[in-house]
Amino acid sequence: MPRQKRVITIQDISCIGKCSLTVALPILSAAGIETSILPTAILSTHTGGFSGYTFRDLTEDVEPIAAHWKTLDIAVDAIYTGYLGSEEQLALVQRFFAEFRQQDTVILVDPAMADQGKLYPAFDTEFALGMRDLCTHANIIAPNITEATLMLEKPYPGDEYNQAYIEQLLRELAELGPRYVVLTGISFEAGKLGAAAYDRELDRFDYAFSEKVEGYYHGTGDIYSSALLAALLNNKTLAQAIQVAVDFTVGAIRRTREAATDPKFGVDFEHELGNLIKLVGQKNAD
Ligand code: PXL
Repeated sequence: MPRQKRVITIQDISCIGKCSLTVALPILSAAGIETSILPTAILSTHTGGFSGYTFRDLTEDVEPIAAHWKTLDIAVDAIYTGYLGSEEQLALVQRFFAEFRQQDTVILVDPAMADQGKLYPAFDTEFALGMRDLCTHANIIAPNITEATLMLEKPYPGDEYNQAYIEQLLRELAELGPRYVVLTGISFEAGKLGAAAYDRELDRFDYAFSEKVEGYYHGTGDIYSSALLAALLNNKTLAQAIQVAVDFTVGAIRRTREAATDPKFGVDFEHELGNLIKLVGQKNAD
């Protein structure tokens, strides 16, 4: 009997600020995927631009929730992790993968911990190395350049890099274990921004670009990863999925720029969901 695809996504609830679970849920749901959640922490807002936010660590809840789910005999098409609430959760999530992964389960780790050359306030370099270990258990990872260089213990290059540098990073990240690596926030020419992907088994690179919209917009990495997974679970190839996610994310950023709202409250991805449904629903050419 056909079954609806199910994702379990493990990341925080930032109550205001449109990132992590408050974007993953609507994006995956719009793409027709049943989305079960394992919240890692509850914050009144995300940590990038607000002061005085609350933070409730849910580390203690991870194992009991997993133990209950284990009794339910559920099929899981993908496990998708994002912002984690504590260093201890890295080991718990690794155990979760081992308990819930089936033969074809996609394990997507977005090592959401840093951007623009800096770790987010809650994390240190030890956490970044722990995240690298978690990535060894994934089959697809989606870091930005900051996260990639932290995990590989390389200096952050800023805007000073070329295609050879990006392809070297992708290869080194794939050597950690995942077959597929998607690197976000890549730009080789002024006015264009996008993502690069590497398939280790095919030794193949793919790129997806769009027009660059100036400014820094919060939560776009989470939106990108959620749309990427939505496309992959709708049978897009990796090359197609990175382009779908670029187009969806840039569409949301462009709307937000035009509306001139405060970017720390996140981007208007809601009005792009109709486009996402069209993009993931299109018949594959190949
Ligand atoms: O968008 C990544 C993210 C997720 N969750 C929390 C954050 C951030 C980035 O700052 O603070 C709580």
